[in-house]
Amino acid sequence: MRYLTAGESHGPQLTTIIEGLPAGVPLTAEDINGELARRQKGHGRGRRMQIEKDNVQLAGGIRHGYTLGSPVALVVENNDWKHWTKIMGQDPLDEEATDEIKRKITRARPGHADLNGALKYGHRDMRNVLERSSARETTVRVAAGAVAKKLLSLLGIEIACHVLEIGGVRAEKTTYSSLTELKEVTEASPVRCLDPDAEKKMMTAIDEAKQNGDSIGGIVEVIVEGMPAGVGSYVHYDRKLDSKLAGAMVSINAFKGVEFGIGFEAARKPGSEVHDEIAWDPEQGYYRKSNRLGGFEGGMSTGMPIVVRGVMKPIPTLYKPLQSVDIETKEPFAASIERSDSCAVPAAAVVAENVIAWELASAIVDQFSADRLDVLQKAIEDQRQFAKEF
Ligand code: EPS
Repeated sequence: MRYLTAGESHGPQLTTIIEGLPAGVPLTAEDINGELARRQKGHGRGRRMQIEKDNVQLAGGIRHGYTLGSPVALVVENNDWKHWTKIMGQDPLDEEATDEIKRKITRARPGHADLNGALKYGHRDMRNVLERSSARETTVRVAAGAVAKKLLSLLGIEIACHVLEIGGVRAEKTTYSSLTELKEVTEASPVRCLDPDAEKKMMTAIDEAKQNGDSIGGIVEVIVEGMPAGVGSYVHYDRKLDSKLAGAMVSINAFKGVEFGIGFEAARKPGSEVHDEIAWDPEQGYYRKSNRLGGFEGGMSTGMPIVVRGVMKPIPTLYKPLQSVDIETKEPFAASIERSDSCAVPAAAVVAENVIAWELASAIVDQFSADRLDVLQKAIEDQRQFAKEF
């Protein structure tokens, strides 16, 4: 399975085309809109989210509520486009159009794609870079992920996310009795956090950052239950499933690191306290007595819950100016902006959940016979039974 996305932050729309989905997957706009709405929420979002109300149009590959096996095209319009038709229009501009009309950007913002993107493509107007590098693009990555989540749910695989840390405030309570409980609590939390005390402190930290014209980052966690054992590969470096998940996590705007299970803590512990003992019973088949490795051994799923965390740096668009250089004049200046999110970690948790869902669904579709949903469902059931009795 693969997908591409297209579209600029203030252009008319964002588009994704998904190829390789089985035929016969029940899919409606509501399946996707629910995820899009989750991504728009979160304390710390800026004014742009008051303009947008993300709604998907199913533009190909679906008929009468089911996927056809042909490419699935999804479109989300940008409401803000109506304010940007001139600035972001597709037609050539008059010769005399001013830099003001183009909203030309020559001042590179530290921490953004602006300068490196300009150097790569030779853009003297860095708006050509930032319009695409904007995290607005995660809208359609989530749309693609929502389709993957739907497929996973039909295969008995459940996925959820929560926020562990924002601006140095850590959740102390991180345990939950079931993913259903985790979802219930975190959906009601403005920062997607399980811990009500930490939630308040996180919101205060976000408000303080906003007041100071600053931004803060954090850590999100994605958990997956029901993944059959043996998906991925120990044979080929580019088919190791944990490496695909790591790549997907770090591909999210502003994400700088990833860990599985106890993660970097493994460097400080002896092997006897890192590896998970293997056991078997007729009910569960093989299982691990602990899950310190977070659901992966040898580049393949173990069948235990997948636990993967990602770290998001503070958003680099700051009201508080940082030193940079104007590429026209080469003069130093202090970068400042018009509007920004002060913290997008709660929204980024939803993005993380959806890009992880995509990688898992994609690995399953690659590994098992997947032209038809019913055939794929049987293949996954067979794999589960096989692993139990093996
Ligand atoms: C973003 C800047 C802001 C965010 C945007 C990501 O947009 P704007 O420049 O229009 O104020 O709101 O996020 C979204 C639009 C979104 O849907 O998540 C950036 O520079 O990455």
